[in-house]
Amino acid sequence: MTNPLYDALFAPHEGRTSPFLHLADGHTLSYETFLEEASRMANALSSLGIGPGDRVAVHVQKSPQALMLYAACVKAGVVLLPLNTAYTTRELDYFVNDSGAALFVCDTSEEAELRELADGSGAILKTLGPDGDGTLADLARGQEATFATVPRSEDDLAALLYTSGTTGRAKGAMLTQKNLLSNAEVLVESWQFTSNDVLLHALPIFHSHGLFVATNVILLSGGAMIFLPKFDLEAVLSWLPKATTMMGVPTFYTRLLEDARFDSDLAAHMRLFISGSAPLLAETHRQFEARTGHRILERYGMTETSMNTSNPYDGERRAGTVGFPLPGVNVKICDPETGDELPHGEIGVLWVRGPNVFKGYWNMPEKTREELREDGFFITGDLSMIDEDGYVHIVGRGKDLIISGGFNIYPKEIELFLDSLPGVKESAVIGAPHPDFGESVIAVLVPETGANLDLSAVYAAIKRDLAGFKRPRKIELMEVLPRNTMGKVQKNQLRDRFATAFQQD
Ligand code: MCA
Ligand code: AMP
Repeated sequence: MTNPLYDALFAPHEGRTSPFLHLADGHTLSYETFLEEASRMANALSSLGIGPGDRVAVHVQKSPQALMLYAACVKAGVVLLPLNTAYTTRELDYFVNDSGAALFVCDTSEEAELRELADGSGAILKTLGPDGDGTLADLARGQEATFATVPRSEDDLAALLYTSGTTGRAKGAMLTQKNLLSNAEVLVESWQFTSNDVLLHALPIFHSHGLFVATNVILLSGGAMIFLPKFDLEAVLSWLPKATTMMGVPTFYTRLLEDARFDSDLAAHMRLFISGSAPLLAETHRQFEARTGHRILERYGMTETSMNTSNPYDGERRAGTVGFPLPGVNVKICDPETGDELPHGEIGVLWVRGPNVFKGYWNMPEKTREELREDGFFITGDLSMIDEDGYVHIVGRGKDLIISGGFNIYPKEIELFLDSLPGVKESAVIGAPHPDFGESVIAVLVPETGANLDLSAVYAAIKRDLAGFKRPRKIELMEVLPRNTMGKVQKNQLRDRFATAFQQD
């Protein structure tokens, strides 16, 4: 094989006229058309001097063209760096510079604002709009519809995905061709995807869930996707009859359950509903079954590892658990202090090893050594337990992390930002249960002594510099933060105190 990922996911579909993407406007794009456009895009990259190993940072709306850019990158051996559309200029600056991106593709509407950033980083700036417009699309239009696939080995990088960390500094997870391909193979098999499947795709495509789990599974099985720009309840309800499967974060399923039109008739024809990225409450699992007769299949993964465990397709899908390690994936639960493996039934940190586990953090050898052991085990930071039947339970987090609507938010990053604002002495950021997002963000601020903290200025700074999903939805003022004798902020006390803050929202 010359380029394992392209050869497995895309090459078999060249010239295939069957549907690949059903779009919200009613149009359908065949595999053949999609791949011709992707080849044009690959030629466009090449004409810009972008070649194997170069990073292409992408900050664009979800569209077929954005997905073509993914295919083009794989074909041209280029490393894709997708970025959350909610990121602000300040946040983007770090990713583009840290990755040394050679090309930065942004939305057409952002070109003027991001020009200075791109020039400062040395990246070429091109645009791609949601309707297939933009300077990259224009360049691609004039290119040939064929492109000689660039040879790659399975250990070459296919993608760089940034994930924030407990230190507040985001880390680029290096994902190889093998990481992505091995995971797609295992998922197609485990979840029994075939070319008859039509996946309802309402996830964003800048994260592993929507881009790799969902899209790669469909590409490998040769099925089709109903490719919606985002999760819009009306659109999802109206397209559901044409789908066989759906993947989503728990918020998708709680929103569906809130609508009486989502009933057993609407879901009867469906083969499978899959949930991940955040804990699915056992209660949601039960309500879903009571309403539709379907047991949601919950699985567990991470940006660094793609998918690690899954409830069984055949067999009991156990509510409140994430199932069994996927074939080829080793999971063990270890003592957080000693690293010794713990017996079933005991709670510790989940370690994972397998072909799915990433190659390390971009330009961070020390961080990589801390979390990715020489024997191949990656320390996830998730507090877990394996029960007597072998089901893995994620029972908490050893890392300070909030997951809101499936997006990860690292409190440290927000705290560093808040601490830097005038009048703020210190801050603590916590998550509290939220009926729609699962968890949402509360910031506790301690004003400088004698300062008259201007909260409207704090809100304005947050709005300007932090992506919307990270923004604290409530700010509380305290004179001092609760600390233990070691001086560590007692976040548990804060979580208890503000546990019901979002209950009436
Ligand atoms: C949007 N907003 C949010 C979120 N999303 N606030 C908190 N948490 C969120 N997740 C805010 C916006 O900033 C905006 O705020 C307001 O909500 C409305 O924005 P809109 O885009 O209309 O929101 P939405 O359509 O309601 O989006 C909610 C959503 C979306 C559908 C749950 O967040 C989503 O698609 N989440 C999926 C995340 C995902 O794919 N995660 C996978 C990570 P304002 O009004 O103030 O401007 S990959 C991963 O975790 C691993 C590998 C795994 O296991 O899968
Ligand atoms: P990310 O860094 O965005 O890849 O998020 C990965 C984290 O999401 C994991 O380390 C878990 O904490 C969490 N996660 C993903 N899937 C699940 C799940 N099914 N149940 C509980 N937590 C999950």
